[in-house]
Amino acid sequence: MIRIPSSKGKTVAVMGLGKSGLSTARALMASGANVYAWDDSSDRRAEAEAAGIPVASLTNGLWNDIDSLVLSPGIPHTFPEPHPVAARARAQGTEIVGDIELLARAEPAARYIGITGTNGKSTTTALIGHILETAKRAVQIGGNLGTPALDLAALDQTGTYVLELSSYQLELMPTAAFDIAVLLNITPDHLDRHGGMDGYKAAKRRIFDHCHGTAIIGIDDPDSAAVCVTLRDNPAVNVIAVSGSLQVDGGVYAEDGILYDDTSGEPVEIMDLRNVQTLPGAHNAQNAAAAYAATQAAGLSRADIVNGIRSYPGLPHRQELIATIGGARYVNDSKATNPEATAKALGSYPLIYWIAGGKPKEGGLEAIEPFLPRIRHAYLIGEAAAAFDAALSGKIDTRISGTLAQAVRDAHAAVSAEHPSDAVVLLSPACASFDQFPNFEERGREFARLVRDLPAAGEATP
Ligand code: UMA
Repeated sequence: MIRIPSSKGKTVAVMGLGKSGLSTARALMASGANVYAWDDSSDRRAEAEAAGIPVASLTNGLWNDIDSLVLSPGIPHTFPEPHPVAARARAQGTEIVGDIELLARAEPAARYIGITGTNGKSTTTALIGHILETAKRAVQIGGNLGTPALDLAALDQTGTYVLELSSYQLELMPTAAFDIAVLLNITPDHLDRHGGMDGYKAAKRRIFDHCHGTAIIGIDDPDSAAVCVTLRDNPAVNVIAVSGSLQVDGGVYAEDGILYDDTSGEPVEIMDLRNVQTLPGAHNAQNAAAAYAATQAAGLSRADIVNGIRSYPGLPHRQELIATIGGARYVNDSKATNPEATAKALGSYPLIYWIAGGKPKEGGLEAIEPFLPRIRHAYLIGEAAAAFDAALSGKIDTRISGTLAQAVRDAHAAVSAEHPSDAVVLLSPACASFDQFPNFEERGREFARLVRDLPAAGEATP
C-alpha cells in the first residue's frame, strides 16, 4: 500500500467505494488523513463500514472542511451530467482528483510509464511490465488493468510504475507526469462520458500534458496520427511513432510480422513476431512495437526486450488460446466489448467460426466489414443477436444460438463436421456482457469451461 505524506492531517472526501475507492480510502487513512467516504450503493457503504472506513453523506454541510475530493473513475463529473458530489466540489472550488494523481504525488522519485488507447492498452501495459520484470527491474504494474494505483508497493528512483490509464482516469490527474507516455490508438468509445468524440480525444491527449521524456504514439488510425503530428512541435518530448503494419521513418514498426527499430535512422530487424503465439495480429504487432519503444526508452538492451517479448504469457480474455481440438483452436477474446476490438481479433485468423453478441454498444458493425470473408459461420447470442443477424445475413452465414453454451455447441459441431485446416472458434463478442453475465471475465471463464468440457478437449488443452 502507498503512503501519501501530503495527505497527513488533510480532510479528504472519497466518492465511490468500488475497487479504486476502497483502496484510496485505506491508503489515505494509513497516511493520517481524515476521510469521509460515500457510495450510492448501500451494499458498498456497508462493506466499507465493516472495513473501518468512515462513511458520511457527501451532499451535506461538510464541504467547508474538505481539502480534496477523490473520485472513482467510473463516476461522471462532466458528461452526461456531473454526479451531485462532483458538482458540489466544483462549486466549492475543491480539487477533484483520482488515485493515480495521489500515487504520483506520493512517489515522486520513481519512473512512470503510462499507457492509454482505446484498444490494446491492457496488453501493452502487461507486456511492458513483463519485459521490465524479466530484465530484473523493480516494477509495479496496475491502474485500469486491475490493481488500483494505491495498492501498489512504494518504489524509489530505481523503480518503475507501469500504469494502464483509461480516459476516465486521465481526466482526474491534473499534475501527474509521465517519463514515458504511450498512446496506442483512438477510436470512438465512452462518448457519453466525454460529451462526444472531441471530448474523448482531449481526454486521451492528456497523457502527454506533463510528459517530460518520451512520447510513443501509434499512427495506424487518423486521430492518433494527428496527435503525433502536433506533438512533434513540443521540444520537451522525444516523439517515437509506432505502427503494426507500416514502415515508419525514425520509428518502431512491424512489417509482415517482423519488428524493426528505425529510431537511429536505419531500419534494424529486431525479431519475428509471428513466432510469439501470445501476440497474434497486426494490432498486437503495434502493441509490441510500442512496448519495444517504451522499454528501450527505459534503458533496456535489445536482447532483454526481445527476451521479454518472446516469453510474454498473454492476458486472460484477450485472444487467449483455451484449447486445440481436432486441429481447431478455441480462442477466448471476451474482452472485445466493441466492434473495433473484435475487428482486431478477426484480422488475426484466416478462417473463423465466430461467436458474437451480448449487450450491444452504440454504432454499427462497420469495423468488422473488411474481415467478413474470413468468417465461415457466425453464432449470435444475447440482446444483440437479432440486430447482428439482420446486419450480417446475406453477407455471411449466421445462426441465432441465443446462449453462449448453445453457440459453443453449434460452433464445435460445425467445425468438427467441416474440419477445415487452420480454423479458429473465436469468442469475440463486440458487445458488453451485462445482458447475460456479471462482466466480461465471467463470460470468458464460462467459454473456457464450455470448451474444456467438449469431447476430446482434455487431450489438447495448452
Ligand atoms: N458509484 C456511485 N455512484 C455513481 C456511479 C458509481 O456511487 O453514480 C459507485 C458504485 O456503486 C461502485 C463504485 O462507484 O461502488 C465503482 O467505481 P468505478 O466504476 O470507478 O469502479 P472501480 O471498482 O473503482 O474500478 C475502477 C475502474 N473502473 C472504471 O473505470 C469503470 C477499473 O477499470 C479499474 O480496474 C479499477 O478502478 C482499478 O484501477 C475497469 C473498467 O471497466 C476495468 N474500465 C473502463 C474500461 O476499461 O473501458 C474505463
